[in-house]
Amino acid sequence: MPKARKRRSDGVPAASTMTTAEAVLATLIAHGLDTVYALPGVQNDMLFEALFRVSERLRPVHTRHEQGAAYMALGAALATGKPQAYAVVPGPGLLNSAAALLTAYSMNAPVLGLIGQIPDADIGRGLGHLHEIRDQAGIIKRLVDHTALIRKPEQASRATARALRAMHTGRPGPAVLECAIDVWGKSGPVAVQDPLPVPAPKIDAGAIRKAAKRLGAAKRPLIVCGGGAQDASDEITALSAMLQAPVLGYRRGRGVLDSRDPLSVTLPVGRDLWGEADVVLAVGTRLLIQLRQWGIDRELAIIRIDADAEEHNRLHRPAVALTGDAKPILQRLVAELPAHNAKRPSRKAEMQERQAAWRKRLEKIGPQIAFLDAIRAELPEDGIFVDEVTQIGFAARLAFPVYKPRTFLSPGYQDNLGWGFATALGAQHARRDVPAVAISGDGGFLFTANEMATAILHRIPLVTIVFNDGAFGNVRRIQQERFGNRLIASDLANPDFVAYAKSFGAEAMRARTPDELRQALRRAFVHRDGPTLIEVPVGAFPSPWEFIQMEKVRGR
Ligand SMILES: Cc1ncc(C[n+]2csc(CCOP(=O)(O)OP(=O)(O)O)c2C)c(N)n1
Ligand SMILES: [Mg+2]
Repeated sequence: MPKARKRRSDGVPAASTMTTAEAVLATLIAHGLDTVYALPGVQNDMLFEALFRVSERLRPVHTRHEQGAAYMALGAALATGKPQAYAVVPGPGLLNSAAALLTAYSMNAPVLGLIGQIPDADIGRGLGHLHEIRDQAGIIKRLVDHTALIRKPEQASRATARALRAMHTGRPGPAVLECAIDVWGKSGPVAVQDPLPVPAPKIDAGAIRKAAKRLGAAKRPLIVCGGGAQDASDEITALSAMLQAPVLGYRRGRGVLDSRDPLSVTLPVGRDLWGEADVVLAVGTRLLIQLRQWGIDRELAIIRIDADAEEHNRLHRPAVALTGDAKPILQRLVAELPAHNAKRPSRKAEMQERQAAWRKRLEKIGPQIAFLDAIRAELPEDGIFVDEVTQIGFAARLAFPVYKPRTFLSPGYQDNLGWGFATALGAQHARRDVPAVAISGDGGFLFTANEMATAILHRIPLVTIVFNDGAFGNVRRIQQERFGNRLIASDLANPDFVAYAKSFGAEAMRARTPDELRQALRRAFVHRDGPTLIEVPVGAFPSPWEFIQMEKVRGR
């Protein structure tokens, strides 16, 4: 960077003449980011020119489609819990990235989009500039909570720091910065902004005591975890042990309590427990399934912890509501609880019995579980599993054992087919130290299969398993079971997936049984220099839906 007067400890010049692009990038570096997932184009040429000069510290990872760039940033954010950035051109570039941005919003993931713009003076004039789109800022505003247009270099660093702060303030989530083609390269005096302090809501001591009393006196307490509990694993584990309370985690809440703990449960067992509970502690979850599907009545008191105060009363008024990050609140609760807690015998034997009974009933989806067992047997305990909207994924959400937080990445309520492969590439790129495995159906994989080229170029050692049934299998089964076998728009023509992957230079193999999958994974995890694809040809799988969409158990 030019004309630096003095350097900070992170090597970023403290104050100097810089371009807007240099100021934004220096601020990202000052906030600890080390990668920009990106797809270049003329509006962002000056951004990439600046990136060239700092690319030792802020590495560009370019993809083959903007959705790949944004999904990779999302995967990196989910796997690390840290902010991640992507950069794309305006108009079609923004829209191509929009499904990932939407998913980042629904998953509360700290993803920063750097989006180009047409010439500053012409924004909003409808002149038909390259990639112009009507009211780009308005479109972005509907997708994220925080967005700003950078208009000059003097503003750039503070605007970037503000966006990064917003991504961790209250409910976390994505943010977007727009910058015009003629503004990225403009120079001016810039002071690089350090991370701004994130305001933390004061923890309500009265509410902590109330919650501790309720929980301490509860006969059948239950803890429900969502994505907001991912960074509070130690505290949830401690509370669960003190209360002998089962911990229900489904999808985004999985891995908060280790699946090997007999108190760790997923959906079907969790529903039984919900039906019996007198007090529920809900941490970082919307409780949508519980309140909408399973029901609620006066016998059940709910204690909610959520970063977003608006979440507490959306569906039901809780007995106690605590607003803020789960971890510090739960630390206070763990300290307060012993003064109020009843003496509690171990529920280990009872929980083991309940789990065994449900494992028997889940034998209905035994074919899926056999493949999951093969994956679990080979994936190390801290390895990352990236879920998809596919038969093996639906079963994984119920039955794949998860041992650590942030190692089971499952799309939030968007449940958007095709997120998996590119998101997993981002997760693996950001966490090269552990193996990552993505599962996909043949339908979902081809949404971003082009990013195999990205995996090769950037040597990302992701292992991808494609379960190929020649169909949008989930759709096809619904048509068979509910629509008299009138099959429409659910059959698929596929490439030879092994040949496809090999044509990029990836490792690729075929496995036909759970045993063969296990052997293939063993070979794949050793190969750390680039991607591996394993195709598993499969037939139709039994439906898992009776275990996911279940009847009411309360408030009938
Ligand atoms: C973005 C998006 N489009 C469409 C759907 C609807 N959908 C859900 S599952 C599915 C089929 C999935 O097919 P495949 O990936 O092959 O998995 P399979 O069910 O065959 O295992 C579709 C189209 C969706 N969830 N998300
Ligand atoms: Mg399929």
